[in-house]
Amino acid sequence: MPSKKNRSTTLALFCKVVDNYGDIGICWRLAKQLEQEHSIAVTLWVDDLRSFQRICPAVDTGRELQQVDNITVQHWRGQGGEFAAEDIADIVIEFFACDIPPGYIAAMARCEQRPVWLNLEGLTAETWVEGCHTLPSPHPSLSLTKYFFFPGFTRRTGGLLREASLEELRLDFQSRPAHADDFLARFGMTPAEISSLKVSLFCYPQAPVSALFQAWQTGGRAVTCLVPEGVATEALETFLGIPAKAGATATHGALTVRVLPFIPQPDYDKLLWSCDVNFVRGEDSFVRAQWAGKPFIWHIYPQDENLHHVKLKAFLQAYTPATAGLLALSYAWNGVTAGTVNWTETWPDFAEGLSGIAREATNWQNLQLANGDLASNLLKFANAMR
Ligand code: TRH
Repeated sequence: MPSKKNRSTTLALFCKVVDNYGDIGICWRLAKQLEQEHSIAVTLWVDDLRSFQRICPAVDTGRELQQVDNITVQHWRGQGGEFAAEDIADIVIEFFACDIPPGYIAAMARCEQRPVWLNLEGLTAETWVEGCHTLPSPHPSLSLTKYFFFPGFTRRTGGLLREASLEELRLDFQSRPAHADDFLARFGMTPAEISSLKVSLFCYPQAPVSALFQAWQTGGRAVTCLVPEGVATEALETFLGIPAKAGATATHGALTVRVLPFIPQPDYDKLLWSCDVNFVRGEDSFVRAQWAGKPFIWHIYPQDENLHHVKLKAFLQAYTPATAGLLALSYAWNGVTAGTVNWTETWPDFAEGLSGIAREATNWQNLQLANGDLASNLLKFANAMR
């Protein structure tokens, strides 16, 4: 068991991978930032090392306990286990309301100085979040209080995850076009593809990918669409006529599609920085697309009873760069639009506004920068509660 002796502030972050990569993607980003920028000794408890390894190849899926980039990674095997007060971190975070082991909670209550206990919630632009951010929730039987902590898009929320060096890295990368060209050439892109309209595509299986491909194929502008392996496989294979493995590529009409390997997190940022338009999904890639300062279309994580449509609309209402074309494409992409979508109009209506959207995206970034970053805001709150 990682001990908190001889360390500065210690923090335990519990991550249950519900599906896909967003849960661990966000927790890993947060863990690294807390360690690197705030010198916090972080233990990341994660129940799925395989998903973790896909975004961070240094992870050894066979090890119960390991150090990765100075973070203690503990394979979280279940709710059992006895814990002593010395095992408990100063700050305990459960991600997305995952239930942490009862033995751990009991030991938290036995600590002379109780840890600060936070439930880090999912990102939404809905306005009710401001009223719930940092609300306390007393434990029904133990002398412990858990606080809700919400990321968000306003000053009255926890803000968005962003590393201190991110903006500098992006500006440096984007100020030297040869960097982006070399980066894209690594995936086999030809000079003609590099000079076409470059689109990265990351979405859920429900997205109407084939319809969009059809519009690109018959459109007047050369488009190269870069898709990580495992995404939109059915539509890709229909287009490619071969298995959608990394390296597979085909051109029909004005559209070239290229399958990329699933790349480590830092390279995914470079991909977003290199493309002209990014289709992103879930939470983490959605936030990274905003920091990339490029036009993007969000495929929101689907929820029962179309709850996600409410969240999508809340974001688009707040998102100042949104043009009529961006709204129409976002609604069509997420199945909000009633009736048949005319993709040969929806795409060009969006595409003709690209330079204006890109300009406004910088203003949006500045608005978000003013809210501070999630890791610093979270620590500020935790320190105030200690
Ligand atoms: O993978 P996602 O769909 O993740 C999540 C989960 O489904 C989660 O349960 C749900 O709560 C949440 O969405 C809303 O999408 P997301 O959030 O964008 O996470 C993807 C991560 O994978 C992100 O950290 C970026 C990373 N990534 C890479 O590292 N390399 C790649 O090639 C790609 C495409 C993504």
